[in-house]
Amino acid sequence: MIDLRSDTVTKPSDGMRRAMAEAVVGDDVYGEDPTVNLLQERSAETFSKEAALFVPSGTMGNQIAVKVHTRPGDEMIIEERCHIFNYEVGASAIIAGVTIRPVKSGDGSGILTWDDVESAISTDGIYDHTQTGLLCLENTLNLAGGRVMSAERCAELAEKAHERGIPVHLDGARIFNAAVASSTTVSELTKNCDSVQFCLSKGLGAPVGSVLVGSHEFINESRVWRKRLGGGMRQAGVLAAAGIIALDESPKRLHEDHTNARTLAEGIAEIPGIALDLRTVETNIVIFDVAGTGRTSAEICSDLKEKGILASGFGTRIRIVTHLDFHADKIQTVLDGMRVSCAGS
Ligand code: TLP
Repeated sequence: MIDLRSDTVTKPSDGMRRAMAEAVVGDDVYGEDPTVNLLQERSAETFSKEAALFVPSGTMGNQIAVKVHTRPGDEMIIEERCHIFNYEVGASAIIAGVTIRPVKSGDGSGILTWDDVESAISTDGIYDHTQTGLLCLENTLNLAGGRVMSAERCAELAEKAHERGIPVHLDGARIFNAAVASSTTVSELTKNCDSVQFCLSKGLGAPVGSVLVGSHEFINESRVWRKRLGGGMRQAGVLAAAGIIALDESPKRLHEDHTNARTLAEGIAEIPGIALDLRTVETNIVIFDVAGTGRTSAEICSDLKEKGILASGFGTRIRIVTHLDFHADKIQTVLDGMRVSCAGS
């Protein structure tokens, strides 16, 4: 199978498996796993933040951040396509007790401006409004086709949010893709953010895990919430060992995924009935609309599957994601399969 459903599908490399087998471990709930501690130190250093915490998933990292930054009854501002709002099964309402104010970006790109955010802020009401307690950003923005928010835009939004007393959390599940695409560092891209969650198990290719970075105070509190949520993992160094390799080695090859995504996108855009805005393809995600083919995304994905190609369909759209285990020599097979499946023959 050529699996393009997500970059979460990669299998750990031989090097990762060896490092996992040989990892020096301890009980991480006591803070005594040297490999977890090393991953956390490296992560904090890479993002120029004070501290870091290894968590089982991106969802847990995001939800801990939402909980620690807010009080029950607060409102959180978020771009309407963000993962925290759409794909975390209502967790913020249950865990943090916050309501969500989804915001559309004025230009439709998904990349918010301060005007978009400011018009959604509510800080002065007691009786009619909820209090804005948090601004959540996402970079790259998955549902917008992996688009990148520039370091300047992110720093500006965070600085202005801070002036209004609002903390900022960044869901950086694919922040290394953003850094590679914009030729900058993850530390620059997340400069003024109070916390960042990044995934080891997406483009970076580790089998499990995410890391939350922020101030000492934020991470200390996050550790308590990780335990409450059942995320205290004992000899987690076997997982962190793969994470360290992912962090050290994978960012330098992400440009290959971006090139493959672009080549796929250019080919798919030529298929009759497909609507694909090539400007949205900045990293490893390609999203396109199939309504014009006269076939549903489910029909197309099912035909593709019969040809050994897996893609995700939702509504009238299909998403494909390139990754470590997808190689350029398969591009033609995917494009041929896509052409036939979209034509329904
Ligand atoms: N995204 C998955 C699906 O849940 C949609 C994917 O295949 O893309 N933030 C962002 C931006 C994400 O894309 C994801 C996962 C997460 C957070 C959650 O990470 P996990 O799956 O580790 O909880």
